[in-house]
Amino acid sequence: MKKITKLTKRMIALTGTLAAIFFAGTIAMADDMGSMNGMSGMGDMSSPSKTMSATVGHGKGVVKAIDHKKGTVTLKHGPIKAFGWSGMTMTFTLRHPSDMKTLKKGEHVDFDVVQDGQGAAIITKIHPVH
Ligand SMILES: [Cu+2]
Repeated sequence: MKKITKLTKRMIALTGTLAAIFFAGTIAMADDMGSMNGMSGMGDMSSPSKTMSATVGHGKGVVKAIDHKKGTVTLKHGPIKAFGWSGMTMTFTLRHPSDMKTLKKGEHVDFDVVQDGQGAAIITKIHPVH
């Protein structure tokens, strides 16, 4: 599940696009996207909803590790209220792998995170705080 396949990347990109469309309120979610809507992972998102969850969590943390090959960053983060998550150390996928360039181990960061519905937490924005 940790392995990011080409398909997963495409689905993540598509999820972002659909979320944007959802916010714009221009069209309804396509029925054939139903299989991507189930939320899983750390949150208590019990009932899979027909609409895409576009909830964005905001967190603060410290960079523990950076994996340039996988495009992931491991953070010791504080609570993320939007998802009901308490503080922990975990690994996130970066939506924009170029964000890794600005990160250093031990650095304090602010970040925005979304869930992809397949158990992965995707950081959409991250920047150092001083
Ligand atoms: Cu966590």
